Amino acid sequence: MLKEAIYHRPKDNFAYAYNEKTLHIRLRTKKNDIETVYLLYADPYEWVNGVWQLNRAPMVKSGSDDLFDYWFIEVVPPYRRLRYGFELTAGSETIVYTEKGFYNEAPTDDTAYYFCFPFLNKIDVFHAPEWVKDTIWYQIFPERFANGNPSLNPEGTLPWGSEEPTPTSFFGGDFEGIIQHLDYLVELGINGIYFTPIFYAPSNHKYDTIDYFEIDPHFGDKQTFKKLVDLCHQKGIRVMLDAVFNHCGYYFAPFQDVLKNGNNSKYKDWFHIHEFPLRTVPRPNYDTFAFVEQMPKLNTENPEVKQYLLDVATYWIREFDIDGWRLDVANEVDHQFWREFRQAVKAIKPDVYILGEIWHDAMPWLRGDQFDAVMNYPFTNGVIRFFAKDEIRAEQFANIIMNVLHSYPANVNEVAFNLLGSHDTPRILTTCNNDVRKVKLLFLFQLSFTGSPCIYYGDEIGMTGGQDPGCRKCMIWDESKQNRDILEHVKKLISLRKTHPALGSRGNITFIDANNETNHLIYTKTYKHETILVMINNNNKNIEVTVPLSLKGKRLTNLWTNEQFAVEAKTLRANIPPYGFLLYQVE
Ligand code: ARE
Repeated sequence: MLKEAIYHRPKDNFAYAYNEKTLHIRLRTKKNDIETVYLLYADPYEWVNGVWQLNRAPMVKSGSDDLFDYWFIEVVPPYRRLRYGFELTAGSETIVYTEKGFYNEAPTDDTAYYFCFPFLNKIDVFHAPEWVKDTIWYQIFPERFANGNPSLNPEGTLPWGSEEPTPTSFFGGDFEGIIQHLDYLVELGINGIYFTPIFYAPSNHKYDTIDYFEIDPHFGDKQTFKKLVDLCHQKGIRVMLDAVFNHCGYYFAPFQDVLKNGNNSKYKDWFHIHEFPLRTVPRPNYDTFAFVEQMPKLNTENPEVKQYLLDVATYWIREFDIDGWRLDVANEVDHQFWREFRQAVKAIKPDVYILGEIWHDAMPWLRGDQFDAVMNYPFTNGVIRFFAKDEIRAEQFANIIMNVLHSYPANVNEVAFNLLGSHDTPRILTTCNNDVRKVKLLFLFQLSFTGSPCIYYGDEIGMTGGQDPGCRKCMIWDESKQNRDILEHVKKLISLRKTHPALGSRGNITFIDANNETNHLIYTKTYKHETILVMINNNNKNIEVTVPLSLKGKRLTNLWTNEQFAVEAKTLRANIPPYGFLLYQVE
């Protein structure tokens, strides 16, 4: 038994309140090292005749990654308090793991040995909006989706799609254009739109805000935006905006005031200024996003700045009824700001979705007091490495996915924002070297995974493009130039996800097989009484797979073709074409 690998920590992804009554407890051990784990647990005050009433219940292995196994159990403590430890067995060896270390036997004379979940307080339970679990997002970069009102075109606007985008080009995309194409989105089946910034700003991406209370005039005005939100709502589509609160733009009035008045500016503490006068070369002498002089970092610890930004956040909810905020560069803003942000926005719209842009492990923001979710780039990296780039084989992929799932509480995973790419990454078809079959597998995995998937505009019709700005080309509306094959595939997956809850966010994923030789994956998604079996051949050869599950007597429905059959043999064998897949409902 490798004791050094054994790990647990309460009030983290290892022990958390799943809901107002239920605790989830997880334990990590070295991979393939431990045979059984029991949770030893009790209420700390439950003594009968001087004996502490310790219970014992088996934990199940919920998954493994490269190095570790993870064990899981759900507990409903009657008095919402818990002291607990773990009894681990391998061969003839059994040890007990507690907060104070390892023992040969469970100490019962003092509860102080044990791990402590002191009390399940309702207000501390991580609670994200329920609707997010049923949402399929679509990300729009407004300058590039559709030009519906050429009279708003900025100077020098290029004809739609006439050129490769550059960091400074404009093509005239606007709200009117989006309104004209809402039915396309309804038909696709999405029910949430994430807009990259729409406030007044000089660049084409608008991450350099001049005025947080104004719509960029090239996109439209407040009236058109209101119309857009209302139409979306009528069509069952939620709307999420981008909050760029880490920094403002160079032409934001308070920053201009500092440039002009230096040390005498009443806004000098709105920023992080190293010395006066301000300069931008060789590097800005004020804090910025990256080293971008156009993006001075805001001092969110300053009460005036905080109030200003909270007013912005509540204004767009109150006046326009938006449903979510995506927080730009969220991990560089102080935690205290985000705590107050959450309180302010949830006070006026309790089911607003707060999505942080964090590319790394984000547990400190996901404990219930700050964000509802983060952009799940660890998921993105895993699927890209396996399906698009062939950098890893099936087993390592399954390990990465299990690692991603065990990095956060289950209720956090259910609302995670799972993307294949964004305006900050190359497009998936390009990353797949233009292999449409691989793109289809990526969509299959994403749209059958736990969490809330997001489609980057144009990926569903096979648009191409490298790193920013290449990934920000104009949406292609000429149907003869769209890849209708990918589009039909995505539509079908979305509609299946909607009709089969097991495929959706609440479905629990279990890898049944991840084979490095044939590079195939077999997994189930289960929810309540429904089980769906997914088989994927991530290989350029035809393969025959044997499903290592006993399905004898079960009725299988191929969800792609609607063919049904009963499994008569003890094991099920299936042929899967190169980069093909099978999707069965098991009854
Ligand atoms: C421009 C150039 C880029 C250049 C960048 C920095 O086009 O090629 O890398 O400047 O000098 C917006 C625009 C960009 C523009 C940028 C600066 O959309 O086109 O880029 O402003 O003018 C990190 C951050 C993450 C950030 C990404 C871009 O952690 O927050 O970098 N993403 C947001 C938005 C962007 C936006 C900004 C921030 C600024 O989504 O669109 O850029 O408001 C690793 C790291 C991550 C890193 C990621 C990507 O995985 O771990 O931390 O993200 O790579 O680089």
